[in-house]
Amino acid sequence: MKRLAFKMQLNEGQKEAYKQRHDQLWPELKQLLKENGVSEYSIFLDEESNTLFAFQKVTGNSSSQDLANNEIVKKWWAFMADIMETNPDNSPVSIPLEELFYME
Ligand code: RM4
Repeated sequence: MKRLAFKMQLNEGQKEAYKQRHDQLWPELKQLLKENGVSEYSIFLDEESNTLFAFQKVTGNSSSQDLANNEIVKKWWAFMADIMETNPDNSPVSIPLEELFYME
């Protein structure tokens, strides 16, 4: 089990929309993430910078952000693209973060 963190960028004024969409996360996406070894997935917002800080545990080497070829993920990313900073393929710009401290 690995702990991974990355940041993404939310567009200004989109906190409520982002929260609402994630409160209603598609069951098929949740299932897919779990099937791919993702658990304990949290996303926090820094309201000063609109930076989204994501944390997740993964069983393999890949994270939620490595499922770009999956149709459900493609649809989700297209759905989210109007409120996040994205790449040309609609994937959110995701910047990996290095863990400098951990306490169990
Ligand atoms: C995020 C973004 C991520 C996805 C989560 C569920 O806003 O689209 O890629 O893993 O939602």
